[in-house]
Amino acid sequence: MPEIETLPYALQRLPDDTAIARAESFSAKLKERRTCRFFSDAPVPRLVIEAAIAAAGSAPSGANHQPWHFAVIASPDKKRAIREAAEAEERRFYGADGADPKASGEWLDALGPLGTDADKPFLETAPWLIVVFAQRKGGIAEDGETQNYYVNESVGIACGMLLATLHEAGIATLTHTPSPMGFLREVCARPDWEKPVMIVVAGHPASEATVPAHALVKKPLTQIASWL
Ligand code: IYR
Repeated sequence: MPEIETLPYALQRLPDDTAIARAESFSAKLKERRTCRFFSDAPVPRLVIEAAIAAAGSAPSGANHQPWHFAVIASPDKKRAIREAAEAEERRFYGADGADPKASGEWLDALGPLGTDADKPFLETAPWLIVVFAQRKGGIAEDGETQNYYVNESVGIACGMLLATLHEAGIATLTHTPSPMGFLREVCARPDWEKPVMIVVAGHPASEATVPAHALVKKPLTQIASWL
């Protein structure tokens, strides 16, 4: 291997039974996470959001270029702007504007059991919106010139770590993806080489919050894994 500066790989080795217990307990905890569509306006400390973004920022990435940016919105004006633009797109998506829906019938049928519609009040109610941007270019210097690699994969992993950390802190989340979502670049004042990927809505669930029963149906391990 080429000569590079290295540091010791520091990871405490656990006995197998401890490893199994820890994996099972972490898995059970993560399996409790539910997407929330009914948020209260109860505050969440900024330090929770900072820690979750720091965790996301430690994700593995192509060439370690860390091709992500997290625009954190607490301003009521920005939240309103995002809600208005997102709902305008969603009305077109669902056909709630009186025109033919942009979504196919098959897509709308697939969403049926989730009970979603064009109204997104949570974009104003929840205390935090974290708008995740993927940097198509930028390298570590974020110069907008250098190529980045495996951007979608890297940002996807980072988002997973963000959601997991927020869940560990007892914070409810929703990954919201209005389509198209180019308006987020303007609202968040991000450069044109960045692509908005999703809005992570974070807060406490409303006292009357429910989840669709359909969301609890998860494929069993036997269906999602093969052992060769
Ligand atoms: N963005 C729309 C539609 C939507 C699409 C998928 I795929 C979902 O899993 C959920 C919703 C909305 O937020 O309603």
